[in-house]
Amino acid sequence: MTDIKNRYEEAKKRYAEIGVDTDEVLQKLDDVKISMHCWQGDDVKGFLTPQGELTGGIMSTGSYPGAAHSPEELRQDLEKAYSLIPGKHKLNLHAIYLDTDEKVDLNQIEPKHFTKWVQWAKVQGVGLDFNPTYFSHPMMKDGMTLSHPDKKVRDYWIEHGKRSRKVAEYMGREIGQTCINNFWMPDGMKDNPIDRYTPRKRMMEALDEIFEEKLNEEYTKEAVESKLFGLGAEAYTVGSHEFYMGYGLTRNKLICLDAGHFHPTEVISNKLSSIALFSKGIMLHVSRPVRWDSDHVVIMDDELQEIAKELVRNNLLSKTNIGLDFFDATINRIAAWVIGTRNTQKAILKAMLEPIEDLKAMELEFDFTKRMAYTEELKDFPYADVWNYYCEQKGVPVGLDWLEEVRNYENNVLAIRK
Ligand code: RNT
Ligand code: ZN
Repeated sequence: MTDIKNRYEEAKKRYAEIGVDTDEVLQKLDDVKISMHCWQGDDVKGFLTPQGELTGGIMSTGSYPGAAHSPEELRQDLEKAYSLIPGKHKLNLHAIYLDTDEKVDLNQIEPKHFTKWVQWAKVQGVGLDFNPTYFSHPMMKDGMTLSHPDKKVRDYWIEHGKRSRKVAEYMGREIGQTCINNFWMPDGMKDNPIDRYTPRKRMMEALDEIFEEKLNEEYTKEAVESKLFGLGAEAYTVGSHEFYMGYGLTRNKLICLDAGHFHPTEVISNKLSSIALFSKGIMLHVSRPVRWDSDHVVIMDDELQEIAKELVRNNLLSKTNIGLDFFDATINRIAAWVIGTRNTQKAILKAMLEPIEDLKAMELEFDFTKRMAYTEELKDFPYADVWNYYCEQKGVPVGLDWLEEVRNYENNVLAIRK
């Protein structure tokens, strides 16, 4: 233990040499909340129907044992995950995760179907975010929801959207933290459409109807999430980036950027500064695209670090709601949460440990030599010693120690699940 402290003191000195105060940085890191997505815990199945099949252009592969099958099990797993992650965070719930004995459909959801989550969140000290669920449902017809030509289909989903806003408002009011309600619709076509315009117009009008009523923004704000393509919607997705950028900017909604929803070489890190200049705010789905999949577990790759640097260097953390979005059923699901969340925090820490003002000055002086020398050298600075100390201070396992705890939990809890 003293070893961790000693290493921290050494690291602190090294960072002080380049003008970075590590104690101050750790205090700032404490304010960064990550919204952990509930859906990694059960492969995006939810509790609306007993054996819900995942549709809507997204897919979870793998059959690792121990998935949660009830809200109780999911909460138990979440508690385990949060206990291995430093700091206080948020939970991102989808409508299909309602917790009630009543048989309710998506166009009937009410705040009361989520009271158990709210009570639990209060006890845990976590905030809540929300998402209406526009997939895995028979009313998703021909791959469409809000853009479907049949008004009956649209009306069903409009009602769901309106109700989701009431749930989010209730969550924000009860918890005392703004609940971000994120709208993502998979609507699209497998092959080349004749008419790309009319479905988008229908989607726009449906969204306008959903958002007609003004709600208290202290309790809830809405975000809209774009996507380039999905499985079965390869040629056309109604809610593209341009669509939602236009929508979000003109309707004063947050713009949600999912790291896996763009062309394979296109990155969201390069979009943040522009969106920040014009939008009310940003929601992130930190995720990892691999080939055609958008939802691999977040690892410490270049893009994650680039996203973190953009947020920190440009002072965008207060404008940005950081959420995660991945689902891997081939590994322990609690480990997936822990790895993805800790990586996201660690990337932000690493970005905070840069001498930002000095780096900006080098650039302003066009001293690109110094800029490169510094940014390269910084890669080898002992940020991990700062991170380990932070974990220890927060009472969570340091380094690989968390894995042992996940293994024990796996043996004692997950292995005996039906
Ligand atoms: C799908 C979107 C969306 C979902 C969740 C479950 O590609 O990223 O955010 O992953 O709503
Ligand atoms: Zn997403």
